[in-house]
Amino acid sequence: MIEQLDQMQQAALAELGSINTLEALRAWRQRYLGKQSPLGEISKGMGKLSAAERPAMGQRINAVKQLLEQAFAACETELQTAAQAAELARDQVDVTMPGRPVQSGRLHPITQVLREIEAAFAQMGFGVWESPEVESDEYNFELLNIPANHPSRDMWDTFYVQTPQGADQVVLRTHTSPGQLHAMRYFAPGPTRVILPGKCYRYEAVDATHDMQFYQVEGIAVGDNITMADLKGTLAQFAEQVLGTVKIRFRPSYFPFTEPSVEVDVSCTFCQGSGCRMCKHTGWLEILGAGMIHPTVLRNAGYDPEKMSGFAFGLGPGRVLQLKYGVSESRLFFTGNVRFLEQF
Ligand code: FA5
Repeated sequence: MIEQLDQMQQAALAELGSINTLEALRAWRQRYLGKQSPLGEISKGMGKLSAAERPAMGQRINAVKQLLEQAFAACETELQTAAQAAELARDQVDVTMPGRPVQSGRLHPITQVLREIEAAFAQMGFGVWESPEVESDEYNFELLNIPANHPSRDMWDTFYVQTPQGADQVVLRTHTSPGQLHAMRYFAPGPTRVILPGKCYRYEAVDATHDMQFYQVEGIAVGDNITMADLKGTLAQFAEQVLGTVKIRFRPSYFPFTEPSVEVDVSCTFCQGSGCRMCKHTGWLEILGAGMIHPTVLRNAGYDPEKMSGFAFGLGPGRVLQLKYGVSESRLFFTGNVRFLEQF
């Protein structure tokens, strides 16, 4: 029996040496110390021993049992410590590593430049007004001194909106100028000084500087003695503040709702005035139309043109953006290309 015990002890310890998981260790314990284990079998054989042999054998069995229990406990601690260390190594956080960049949204460049333009005019005392994108023919044309069938209507290629009343009375506004009437009618007969930013629509051939949907910022100032010099000063101040050191020029033009009328060009920032595709080889890029508000329009708005005068302008913030950042195609801003937009 003693021999049997020794062999079993040796086999158990040898096997323990190669165990490397807690699961295998528990199975080992079941095998060598459980009820069905050889130790149990040997204990059962005690009954066949004489009374004199029994105590010594009992002690011997207990000693083996204790030894295997201790070996089990030592192995269990070792495996648990190793498992814990492996887990710690796996979950280790290196607090010195730089964090992952957080993706944040940003304002669209057109919103950014509109805010800059608004701030520049706010400094000169202009409030900000909104007016509708869907307009009546009356506001978009008639009240601006553009009667039906007048040839100047060709200046605006218009999207008409089909309504129950017909297809020619409601339009997507072709410019922000109808807003002039909304604002002046609100303030007349008192002075008015507001800008009106917003979207416009034209059924127009798209090129580097023309889109079918684009923004304009209308501006009007009506008062006692407003002159063309005020218009020039206001626009020069705006250009300097928003575009920095650029040259601007006033070119005589025609709009039915202003008299006299001008168009304002900015020196092309792409070619520094030497001529390129962007400026159609003129060295200048048109950014706005302007003039002194026509007496008929002042009258339509509720002013007495003998007593009050005013200037108006309509500028293209898309072109301002192009000039500021050297972007050759205005439509790039509206393609939804995030890699492009992220640059601003
Ligand atoms: C007008 O729309 C007049 N309502 C401007 C005005 C207002 C004149 C008040 C007098 C008094 P024009 O069509 O030139 O004018 O447009 C003015 C500006 O809007 C242009 O200089 C340009 O910067 C911008 N613009 C016009 N059409 C487009 C387009 N298709 N795409 C992008 N920008 C445009």
